[in-house]
Amino acid sequence: MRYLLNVCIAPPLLVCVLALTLVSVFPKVGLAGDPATGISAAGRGGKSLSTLDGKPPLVIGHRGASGYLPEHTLEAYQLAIDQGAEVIEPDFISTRDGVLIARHDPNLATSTDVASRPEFADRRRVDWPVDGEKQTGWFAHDFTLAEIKTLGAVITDPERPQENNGKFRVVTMQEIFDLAKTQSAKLGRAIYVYPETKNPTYHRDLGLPLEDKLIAALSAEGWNSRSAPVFVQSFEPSSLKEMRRKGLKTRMVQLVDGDDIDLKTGKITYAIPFDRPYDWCKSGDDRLFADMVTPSGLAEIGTYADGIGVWKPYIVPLKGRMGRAGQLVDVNGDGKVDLRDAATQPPTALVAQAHKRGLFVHVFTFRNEQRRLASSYMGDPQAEYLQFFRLGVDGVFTEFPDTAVTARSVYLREDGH
Ligand SMILES: [Ca+2]
Repeated sequence: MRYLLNVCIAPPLLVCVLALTLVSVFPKVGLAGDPATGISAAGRGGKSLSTLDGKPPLVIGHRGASGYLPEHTLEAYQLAIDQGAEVIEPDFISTRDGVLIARHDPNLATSTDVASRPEFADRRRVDWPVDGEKQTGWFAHDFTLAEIKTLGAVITDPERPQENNGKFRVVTMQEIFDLAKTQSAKLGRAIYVYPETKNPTYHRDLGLPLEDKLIAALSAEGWNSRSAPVFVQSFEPSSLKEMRRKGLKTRMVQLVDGDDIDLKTGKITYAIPFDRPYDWCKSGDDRLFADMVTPSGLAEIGTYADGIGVWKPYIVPLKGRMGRAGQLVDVNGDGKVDLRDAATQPPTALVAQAHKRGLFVHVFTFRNEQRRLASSYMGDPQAEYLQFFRLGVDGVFTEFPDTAVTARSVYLREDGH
């Protein structure tokens, strides 16, 4: 990227020749900076960044600005955009009449006010299996879109602001795509969408497959290309592979999950349904999500996807402090042992290993709350972002995009970026 700055002082003709040469040699480097962030790839000081493409890491509004407003609503996505996110991130499930809507779970019990609606009391299912886990609640595939549109969205975290519960509607894929296009035109910067096929095998088993509808909608928007402002994601490899096979050309992202962290060992733990993707579970493939981030796992992902979306401890492991009797210590003395008592461990080599194979790395999920932060960050969410930005991650899924944008500004000012 330093080359581009040198070009600026060359004679005009040479500028053109060199610029054309450099664009062909470095096709991912934009002369006018990153269209998403509007920030120069080289930064003010001319140093390249350690992301895969040398551009600033993306701020991805996870379910919108869901730390502030009920998730997956137009209002939450709009707030993410207003706060400076380049990307809005919807999860897609299906209604009974086959319309893709944005919800994190087919079960609407916690993300809507359906439980308070007597007219839908008889739709409640008990011990209904979702990806091998029994759930009780109201499921989107038992409702038409018209019925779901009568529900109010609810913030899913009981410790977050509740005052907007019930005010906003569940939204369709099309409404989200329309918002991204309208806002892109209004703001003069690309608003990316990052759709996820959610529980894709489960939906296929219900006769409500998601993939064809997503491909058709992206194609209708003129977004079925590698350069489109789109990242398509899934936890299930077979969903991504199917979409590739059916002609989807956008960038695709393999998500890598885990269940919890064993604070005694600092290791990620695996339990249903967060042990392996459900398509592996159903087909008898006994590998775990952990196997996706081995060299052979990354090589396999590279055959059908362009990047990985990984849980934070795959990059920065966390571990509690052990007492003399072999017990975990309540470091902050609040009477319980949790994340706030854990310290960051030396980072893994995953970012470098993925980059070596040409895969970008997006990381989930960043949140402001003290209860979500390891002790090493001293209660400062920006410190967590900064650690990951310095490790070269290509994007962060955040529920507080304003904090991520501020932290990124700090990062870009470091060392002349
Ligand atoms: Ca504690």
